[in-house]
Amino acid sequence: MSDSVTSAPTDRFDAVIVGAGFAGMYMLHRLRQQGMTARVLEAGSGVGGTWYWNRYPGARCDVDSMEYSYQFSEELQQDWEWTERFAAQPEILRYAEHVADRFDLRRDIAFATRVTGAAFDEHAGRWTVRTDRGEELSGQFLIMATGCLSSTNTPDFPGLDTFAGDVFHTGRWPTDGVAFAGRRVGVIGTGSSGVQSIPIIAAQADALTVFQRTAAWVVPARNEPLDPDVQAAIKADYPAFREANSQMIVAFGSRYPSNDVSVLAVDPDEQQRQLEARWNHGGLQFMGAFNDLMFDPAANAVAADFVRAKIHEIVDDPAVADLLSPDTLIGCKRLCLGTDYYETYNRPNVTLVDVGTEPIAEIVPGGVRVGDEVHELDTLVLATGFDAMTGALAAIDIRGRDGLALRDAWSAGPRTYLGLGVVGFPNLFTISGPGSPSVLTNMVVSIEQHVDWIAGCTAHLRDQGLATIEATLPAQDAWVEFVNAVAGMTLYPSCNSWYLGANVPGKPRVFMPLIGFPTYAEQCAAVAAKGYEGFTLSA
Ligand code: NA7
Repeated sequence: MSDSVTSAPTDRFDAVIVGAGFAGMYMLHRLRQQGMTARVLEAGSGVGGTWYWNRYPGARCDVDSMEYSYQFSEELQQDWEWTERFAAQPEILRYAEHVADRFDLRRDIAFATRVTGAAFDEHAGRWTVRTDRGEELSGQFLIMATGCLSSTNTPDFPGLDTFAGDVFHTGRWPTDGVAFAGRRVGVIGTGSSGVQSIPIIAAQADALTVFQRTAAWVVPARNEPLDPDVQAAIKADYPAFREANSQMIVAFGSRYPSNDVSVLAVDPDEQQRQLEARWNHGGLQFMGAFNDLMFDPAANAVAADFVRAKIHEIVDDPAVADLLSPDTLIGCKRLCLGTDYYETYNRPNVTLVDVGTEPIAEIVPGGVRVGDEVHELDTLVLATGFDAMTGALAAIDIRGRDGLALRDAWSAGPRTYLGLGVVGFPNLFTISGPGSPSVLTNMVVSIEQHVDWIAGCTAHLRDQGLATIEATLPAQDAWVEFVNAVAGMTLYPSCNSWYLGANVPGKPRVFMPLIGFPTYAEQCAAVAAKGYEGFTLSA
């Protein structure tokens, strides 16, 4: 909060939007289309959100580029040409910049401006938003487009600040890149960011030491140049392709749908055949080889054994292969897509250190100490992930009715209605908030669905002469119960994933995303059709 600003806000908007990633950009565009004024506040110096910050080597989307893109404009989706099956970070960032230019978004975005606090004025029925530049803005609506994976998690390693070399977090990568040649590099963390960056760093550095706490499940991405015929075929009827994807549980992958058969209902040859086909195809659809992999531990074990066997086929040293072989359920933490990931451990300049059994003791000026051994390093890369889904919201001092802090309202875990609204916080919307499908889907599809719903809602309020909308407690309680019940039908809650907040010490253990996009989208539409059932609307 800025102490220096005491005057009433001079900048008044229909909406203040926090974040200029895919969500904030489209939200601005939609509100403009319906004649509303909006200001976007963005901490970075450019648009793109996730794709602005995550510039680490190898950063790439795990959803096909023909799907990981906006569908709101037919001209945009026809004009833009993707070059690879899975787009790399620079290409996605160029796309975001293209969208910003094409729809003239930048004139309503304040860059290098971090929101520090926001308070709801019950008398005025408006939000006052404060920034680190000492500004105050007033908005009837406060729309949080702050992203699910934007608040980085830097573990509290003793001595981290004493390290003599450079330290980089993958989620805050310098815009001018990092030179690894001639360096001894350490990477801590083997989630998606580690898995994507490790092979590239290994190829550039003198030596690479990977500190692994939990072995990740990695299946091949099989990225390749995008076949122009595939691109043309999709563009021949892009809306039909989008519609087919919107009917998928995860809102992507309609070209390679799940195999609706139990792995336990077929013989071992057929099990291997299906898993091998998915392994060779590449991508997250590996988990769609059978319909029960995320429901039944015995079924999951078949897929897990298959991947462990692959790891032992690829990795030369059996001890290293053992260490790389997870003993957890496959797909329970977010599956990782790799390119030469396991192969990288056959390189003579790569060392794998197990920090699961013996944790990192401390960081010293010359490296990382594990037990009695100091691993000598010049550069340290933290691929240690994010305070997912709630971190970016909790970092802002958001105050609703009676000064209630969102952080306090969520001290035992996030509670929302539809992942869109929160009791006690009128006119606050969270795009891809906890309790919505978000990270278990193609994010762009989820974002567009949320933005369209919020835009429809704000237009409805205006047309009806209404001032505020707020979730009701019974609706919110029922929603939280529903999200938990759906998760409880699967194996998802049974491992220490960031979906549960288990990666951040002290964070309440609550399964945050809702599984299942199509049903969710229908529920949101039904709520709106019934006059925003479960919300209180007031004049
Ligand atoms: P993730 O998937 O959360 O991975 C973080 C990694 O960092 C993971 O291997 C962690 O081990 C490791 N970690 C975290 N804290 C520590 C400590 N204290 N010591 C050692 N190792 C640690 O983040 P990513 O950025 O890779 O990926 C995030 C999402 O972005 C990804 O799922 C995709 O959706 C895109 P752990 O497994 O917790 O034992």
